[in-house]
Amino acid sequence: MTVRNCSGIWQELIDAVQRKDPCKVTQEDYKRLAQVAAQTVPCDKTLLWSRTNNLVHRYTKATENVVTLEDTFLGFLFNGLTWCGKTSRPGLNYKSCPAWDECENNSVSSFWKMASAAFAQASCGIVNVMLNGSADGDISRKQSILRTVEIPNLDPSRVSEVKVWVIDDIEGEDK
Ligand code: DVN
Repeated sequence: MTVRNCSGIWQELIDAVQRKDPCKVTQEDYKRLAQVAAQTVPCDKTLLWSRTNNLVHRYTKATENVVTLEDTFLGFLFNGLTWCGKTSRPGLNYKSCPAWDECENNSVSSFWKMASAAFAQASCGIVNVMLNGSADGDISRKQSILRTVEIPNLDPSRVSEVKVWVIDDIEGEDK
């Protein structure tokens, strides 16, 4: 078991966003937070996904032979949360924060881009990808984290194979 410094992690989060415009938080701002909450995922265990959020997490809960970013310590801590600072005062803004799509460098999306890039860079051996074969439209959004951050950050000298699982709804349409 790894012992974690929870107040240290909290402080790194605060330092990343406080007194900053919530639309001007960069991936770089979260570097220290990523370092204090880092966790190594063994080779062959990485599971990336797009448009299968609910399914992959039900799957990893049941099997434990693959790990998503949201199953790692850092991802688990922040999954489902929204946070930001404000320019006028230290600490967090508990009233409102920009939505994911409102601006590019918002405090939440920059965090996930940073965490996803680090997760992909650290992946080795077989990398699994779970996609949705029954979803309407593109199999993953053009701007998805999978396409724009994770795939480009895989290291070809450390990743031996990418295994893509295309999952269809039971009795649903196979698109
Ligand atoms: O491999 C995974 C995992 O490692 C993660 O960090 O990134 C990959 C999944 O992200 P993705 O490729 O962008 O996949 P999705 O299914 O298109 O988006 C997943 C979720 O990210 C969404 O459900 C959004 O979460 P939410 O708002 O429902 O809590 C969020 N998200 C990502 N980009 C978004 C967005 N929400 C709104 N607008 C966007 N542009």
